[in-house]
Parts: sequence; C-alpha cells; structure tokens
Amino acid sequence: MTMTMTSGAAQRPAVFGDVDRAARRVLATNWRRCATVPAAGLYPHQWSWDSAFIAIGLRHLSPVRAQRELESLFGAQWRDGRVPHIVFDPHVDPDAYFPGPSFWRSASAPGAPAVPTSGIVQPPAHALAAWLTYRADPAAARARGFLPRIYPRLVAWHRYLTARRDLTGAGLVAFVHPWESGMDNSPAWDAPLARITPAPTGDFTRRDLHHAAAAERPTDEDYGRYVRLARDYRDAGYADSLRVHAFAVEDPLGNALLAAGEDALAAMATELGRDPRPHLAAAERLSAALVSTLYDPAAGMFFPRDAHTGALIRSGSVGGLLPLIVPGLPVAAALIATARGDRFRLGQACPLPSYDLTAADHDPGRYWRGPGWINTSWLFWHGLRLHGETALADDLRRRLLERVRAAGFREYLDPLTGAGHGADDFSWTAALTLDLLRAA
Ligand code: 2M8
Repeated sequence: MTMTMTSGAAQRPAVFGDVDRAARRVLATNWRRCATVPAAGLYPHQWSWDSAFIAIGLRHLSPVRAQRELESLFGAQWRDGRVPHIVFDPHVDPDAYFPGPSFWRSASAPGAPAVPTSGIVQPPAHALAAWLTYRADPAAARARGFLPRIYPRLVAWHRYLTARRDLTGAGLVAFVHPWESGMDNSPAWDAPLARITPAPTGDFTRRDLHHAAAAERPTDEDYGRYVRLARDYRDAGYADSLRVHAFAVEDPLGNALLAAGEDALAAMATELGRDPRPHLAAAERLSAALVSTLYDPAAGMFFPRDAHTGALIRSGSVGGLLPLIVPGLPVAAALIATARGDRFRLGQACPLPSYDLTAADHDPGRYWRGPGWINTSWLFWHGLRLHGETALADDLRRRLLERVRAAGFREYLDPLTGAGHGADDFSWTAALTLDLLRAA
C-alpha cells in the first residue's frame, strides 16, 4: 500500500488564516441538508466528482459531514452500479439548471433511484476520497459503520465501469459524453465531437449563461452536441455499447482514478478483514493497460483514445499528466519532466493549465481549454508526493495557496496571470485549499 496521506498535523501558516476562514465559510454556505453544491447559482445540485473533492476538504472540518457527502451521492446509485453525475435536489426549481430532471427522465429508467438523477457518470475519484475521509477519523467512521456501508457501493461502482464501459476490450473504461470526463469542452474532444450533429439551439435553453460569461463557457455548438449525445443515450434506455455511443473515449484521468481507487479499495478491504488481492490485481491490470495503450513515450504523456477509431487523440490536456496519481507508475519521471516543460510550465504557471500553453488554440479564460483548475493541480500535487517529489510538491502547494489568496475561490484561473474566472465561492476550490493548508 503506497498511498500518501494528506491529513495529519496542521501546518497552517498564520498568514493564510483568512483564507482558511473564508474556505470554511464557502463550504458552510454551499451545504444543503446532506451534500454540498459546487456553486450556488451555476450548479445548484450535487455533482459526483465534486463531492469526492469536497469530502477531501470537509474531512478536516467534520469527518462525519465528509462521510455524509459521499453517502448521499451513493444513496443515488443505480442498480447497475452507476453513480450519476448529478443528483437533483427536489427542493430546487427543476428549471434552475439545464439539463434538469425532465431531460434525463431517470424515473423511467430501469434500476434508477427514487431521487431524480442524470444518467451519465463522472470520473471515479470516490474510492480515493472515501479512503482519505476514513483515515481522517477512523474511530468516528467505525462508530457510524462508514466503511461497511460505502465499500460494497464503491465495488459495485467500479464493477459497472469495468464491466459495462470497457467498450473496446482493451481493459480500459470509456467515457461516452464529454461531461463524463469532467473536462467538458477540452480540445481533446473536438475531433470525436466533430462527427456529432449538434441538436438545434431551439431545442434547449441554456441556464449556465445566466451565471457566467459566454466567453468563459462552452459554445452553443458544443452544447448542441452535448444535448444530442445525452438524448441518444437516454432514448436507448442508458444501455452501453459502441453502437449506442457515437462518442466514446478511453481517458487517461478516468482510468488513472480507477486504478488509484482500486488501490484505495484494497486498503479498505484490509481494514474490513477482507482479501485485498483482487483490488491490487485490478489496480495493476489498469495501470499496465494505461501505459501500454494510452502512453506516448515521444510526447512524455498520456493521450485519450477514440474507441471508434482506435487512434490516440494527441491533444495536450492536463489529464494526460494525471496518471501520476497511480502508485508505482513506471513513467512518473517522464510525466514530471513534461509538466516542467514549455507545455505546462510547472513551477511558473499555476494552477497547472488544463491545456497545452504552446498550442495555437490554448484559451486561458475558457473553461477546460486552458485555465488552471484546483482539482487537477491537487491531483498532480498528490501524485508528486506519492512518487517522493517532495520539493516540487511543496512548491506547487505554496503557489496554489498564493493564487487562491489573491483570486478567491474561483472555479478556474488564468494559469499565467492568476486572474479568476467562472463561478465564485466554488466548493472544490475551497475544499482542496483546506486540504492543502493542512498538508503535513
Ligand atoms: C462542469 O460540468 C457541468 C456539467 O456536468 C456543466 O458545465 O454544467 C465541469 O467543470 C465538471 O467537471 C464539474 O463537475 C461540474 C460541476 O462543478 O461543472
């Protein structure tokens, strides 16, 4: 078990006391009964991988609340094991967010929970988050039976992904919608998306533009394609096959989170007196498949693979560096060298840009096409520590905290100037800041 823990002795420089207080306030304000919304106006429901990152920060404030954050998400798990990317809050106006419950129609899907949800998924950051949450206060977790409750649900979630989403037989999981990757409008998806005919703009009403500037969000054309793909999946009864999914990509970050998650499940199994070996074997299989299928030695990074064509999509997304979170990854040194090079400028650009700084279409203010995000930088920081790169990790942590102190808890930042973009008081920015402030 090689996982690095991020909890432990508080080392909060006094100078960041205000940041700490403000981060706590954001998480308190964004808490709704049993879960945290990513941002009050723009994202008024519970999002899947947001909750994982939020739990990683919440565990320092209230381990029980962090457990509840994950439990409420897994309370909406479908019978086939999928964890929906959005769990809708029935107390919120159904038209506050598009696409809402009436679009996804989960109530008529087989095996969906009573609460309305979407039908797609997001990257599996949950096992890692659950293990870190458990470690924050094992006694409180044991008193609530947290692991016995969450472990089988996490196992079912990973089983859904490995059994239903290995669309090419390569032993890797495919995302079937850009929203599933969490990096919605990444340039990496431009080529596979170009094959999709956008739904006409008259078919839907965007709500995101009520809360954020159009120049910082996906275009209408992107949205039209998102709508088309989600509608086709829904109309196929959320069945998984290459025939249904016109868009299908094997994504480095998603598969890396799954591998790291299997490692976390192994630790949980040991804690529960079960056999950890199947999880360790799964982690090794995933790690080997990642390297043999998605790693490009010439580029020194991973690329997604189009499941329809079998070709790598050679686009410099930060996701291609994030397999660094996989314990024992044999190409860690090459990833770190790439991060320090011109494309990502680790040590200068901060947060790590979501997309290659040298690319002609790098856009420092538009969502996942250039800006830096705290969650992906947190993952890289976690990976640096895992691979013993303490000095680089400490430097990244210090730079991230300085950026947040200057810009506030913004959704994303210009990686060169530090200017904030997107939503304010964004939950995972606040939560992961709290975690960085408490890193031992
Ligand atoms: C963004 O995605 C949603 C759709 O899921 C949207 O644009 O409306 C992404 O940044 C995603 O990674 C994130 O989980 C979500 C909520 O913060 O917002």
